[in-house]
Amino acid sequence: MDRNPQPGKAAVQGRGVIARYGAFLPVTAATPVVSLGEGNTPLIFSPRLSAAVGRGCEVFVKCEGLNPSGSFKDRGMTVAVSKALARGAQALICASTGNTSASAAAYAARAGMRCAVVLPAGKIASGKMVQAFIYGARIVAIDGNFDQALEIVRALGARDDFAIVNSINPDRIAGQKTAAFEIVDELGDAPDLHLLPVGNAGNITAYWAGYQEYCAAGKATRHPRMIGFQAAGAAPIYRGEVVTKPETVATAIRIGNPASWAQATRAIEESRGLIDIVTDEEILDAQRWLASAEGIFVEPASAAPIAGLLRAGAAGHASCFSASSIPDGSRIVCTVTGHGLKDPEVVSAAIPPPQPVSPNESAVWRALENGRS
Ligand code: AN7
Repeated sequence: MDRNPQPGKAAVQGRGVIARYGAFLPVTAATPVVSLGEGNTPLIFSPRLSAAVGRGCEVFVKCEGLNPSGSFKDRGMTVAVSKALARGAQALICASTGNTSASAAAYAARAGMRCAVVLPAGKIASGKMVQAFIYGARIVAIDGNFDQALEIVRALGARDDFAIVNSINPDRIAGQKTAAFEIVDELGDAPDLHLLPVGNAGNITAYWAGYQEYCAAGKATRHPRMIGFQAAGAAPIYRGEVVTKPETVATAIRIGNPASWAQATRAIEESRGLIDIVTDEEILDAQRWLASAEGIFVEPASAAPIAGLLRAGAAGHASCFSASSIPDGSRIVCTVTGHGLKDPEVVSAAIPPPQPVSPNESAVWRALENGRS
């Protein structure tokens, strides 16, 4: 385990967000750093997405699925778990739609701590379930949704020596700010628009805090408008009311009563941004489009901002986030939050059943020719 040294820039890239951005985080030189090398994720220029938006806009995709446990949660988890360890906590606990539990379980393993995860039964993508299991977490499934799981975790956290590592823990939000820092460091300034999916609304809160802090520190001259996307069947912030039975194919954002609702509203207002919705069909279409057109495979929740951007790029659609929200020549960053392999089922269902041919060159050639027609 690291003692959080402060070496030169080259030495800290790839060694985790505390090593790189410790000066902006609630840690000291004495904090025991629990890291799996999170952060420093690719910010990929996307020519076809840029063309789909048109009018000289440039679109970049921040690929958070390339974090150690496959989602953006690792940025906050390194800070939350390091600080829990410093306080002497023996065990972590979280409610989750899947990614928080995968990340918490991984960092608990790294720290030598126990981890309990409370999950909505039957609504966790298989890859995320596999992660919680293999990292050694204690898994409890409830006959209820994420919002109910979080209520239970809040109560259990008050009772025992559990450290809650949901985004109601401010150390999580602090760590997740580092994604905004990386974007500014790489682009030279903040983008014009920042699009991302919204579930419990911790991440939009974190990015907004990160952009503001970087402005205050003189590292950026401006901030982006924050544009959040919820799934149409789980859109409490967009609709302005709690959704008691949230439903969406994007199980990561199947949340009806976001913990950081007020902070997200503030981020949207202060940045002159907005919140919009996308349908499950738009999400799945965008997921497939991003994979086949740009080579970037993300989980359904992560495709929500891509869906919103593609719809805005296609002229004439009357929606909240539309072409008129995007000035000519805008620089746009979309955060894609989780890796596509987290949720293979959602894609497997669309794969045609295999029809094997004879194992020889001409049969395979014929099959390829047929496929082409
Ligand atoms: C891939 O894992 O809430 O708005 O319990 O996994 O910060 O909640 C996951 C959320 C977007 C939404 N994309 O972020 C959990 C959990 C992916 C996610 C979100 C989640 P927030």
